[in-house]
Amino acid sequence: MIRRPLARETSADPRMLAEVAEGLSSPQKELSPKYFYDQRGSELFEEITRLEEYYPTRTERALLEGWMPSLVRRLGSRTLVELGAGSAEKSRVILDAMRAAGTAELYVPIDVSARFLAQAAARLRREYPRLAVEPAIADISEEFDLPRGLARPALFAFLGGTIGNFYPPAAIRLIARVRAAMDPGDRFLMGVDLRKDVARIEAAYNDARGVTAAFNRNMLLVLNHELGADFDPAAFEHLAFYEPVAHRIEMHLVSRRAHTVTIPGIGAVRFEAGESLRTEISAKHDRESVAQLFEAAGLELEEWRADPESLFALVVGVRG
Ligand code: SAH
Ligand code: AVI
Repeated sequence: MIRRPLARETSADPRMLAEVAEGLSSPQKELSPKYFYDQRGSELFEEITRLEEYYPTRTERALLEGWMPSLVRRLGSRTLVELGAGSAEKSRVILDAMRAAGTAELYVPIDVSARFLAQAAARLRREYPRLAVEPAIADISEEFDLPRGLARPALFAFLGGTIGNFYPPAAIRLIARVRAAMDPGDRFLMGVDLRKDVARIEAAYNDARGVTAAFNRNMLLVLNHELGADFDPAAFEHLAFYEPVAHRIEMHLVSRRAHTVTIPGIGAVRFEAGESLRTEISAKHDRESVAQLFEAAGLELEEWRADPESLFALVVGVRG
């Protein structure tokens, strides 16, 4: 429960403050997964991608390696615009294919994690000296401007299965925003994690070394740093489980004891023992659910490539 009279002066981002206040005052406390990604959160996610249990990254990379050379040659892609690019490790597979096809001109990685993005861009400029690298810091869960005046055709990419971290209405709004920026010759390439054996999915979010748990708790440190909150991460337990009706992983932080957290500008936030804060959903898809998502956003599902075990898929959308 939030007692507003406690609110006091704060230099925090007012948007973040309002969003956090709203999320913590709902019956199921909830915060956006975008708050995982400060520098440490981005580094922890990179560590997750290398875990044995976390199959999405290596599976998507193999799909990209097998498909991008022919796809990019066929499309003649001159620009790559990538949402939630992170370290841009897998993006190199697409950029290498563009370079091999002799069409690589511009790469626009978009992310909220500002310093991490700048570091990735600096590395890419060194590795691809003839490529223009123009990073953009933006929150893609909000209205955001996609760059104009791109060399065409452009490939818009959203990898990693990050679309699953958005509730369906937000996912549709996001894809529709990309669609509005697409020319007829452009394509939208998206990675989606697939529905499968629940134990396999749950293991990916409950790794033995506890890296995902540290990633989850990092959100509390972000709130402490950004808002001056006094969360004690040790007071919360990591919980990740598959919710079969909505076909999604849910990550929560569960309060180990009844206690109160103070957030300047918001006030006192009460957590009961066993009460949870939802920090992420990660929706899992099949071909039909992707086609529906695309159709709702005005795109047609043009191509679908999954790995032999059907763990993960790369899909291509075109303006319908
Ligand atoms: N594409 C990379 C990284 C995935 S992790 C991969 O496939 O491995 C998700 C990335 O999306 C992070 O880099 C995070 O900072 C970024 N991200 C999450 N929410 C975002 C938002 N609302 N706006 C912009 N970027 C976001
Ligand atoms: C970025 N995103 C696709 C990851 C996922 O699997 O949903 C974030 C993550 N959360 C826990 N582990 C990884």
